[in-house]
Amino acid sequence: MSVSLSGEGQTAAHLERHPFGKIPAMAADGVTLFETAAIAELIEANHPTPACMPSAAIDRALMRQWMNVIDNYLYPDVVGTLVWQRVVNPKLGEPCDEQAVLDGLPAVRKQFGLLEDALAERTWLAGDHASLADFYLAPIMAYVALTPEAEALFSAHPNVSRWWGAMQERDSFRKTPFDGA
Ligand SMILES: N[C@@H](CCC(=O)N[C@@H](CS)C(=O)NCC(=O)O)C(=O)O
Repeated sequence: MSVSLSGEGQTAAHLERHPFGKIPAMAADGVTLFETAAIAELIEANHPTPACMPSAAIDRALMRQWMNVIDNYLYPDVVGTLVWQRVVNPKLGEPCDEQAVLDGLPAVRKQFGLLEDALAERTWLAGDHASLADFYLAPIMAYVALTPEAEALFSAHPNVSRWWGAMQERDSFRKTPFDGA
């Protein structure tokens, strides 16, 4: 189901599916489910191969840590400022607030710095394989990549850049429709 950013999420029909009017939401086995983590865990349980959750407890904890970081800190810092101004506003026909971009950049750089450190000695955020944590980050990065600030961010953070390259090489990533352009 697709809900645009133009207020469709606040319709009565969608509020039935998602009480906060956000995406994603889905119906499964007669239950309405919202929140990406919950939906991803259900899909993973129903389609366990290839595994998108590490089996080692420490890697699974790291995966959860990064999913929470992305939800609670990275998403607001990166999407709420840079992506919103540079990508979402133009789509809505609104001007980009250049000052908001400038004001938001220190927080964006902080988030990239955290990822840079986390990816210093590993290809993926948790364990030896890409996990839900990486798949959480991928669409955010796809939007960041559309901004004029992306080039400087990637060159200042080579580990993040390498991670982004590896993500883009994945078959599943290539096959995922993206309407950002
Ligand atoms: N924590 C929620 C975040 C949901 C969320 O903010 N979704 C955004 C899209 S990524 C949305 O629906 N934005 C539209 C809006 O706020 O109107 C989750 O992971 O499902």
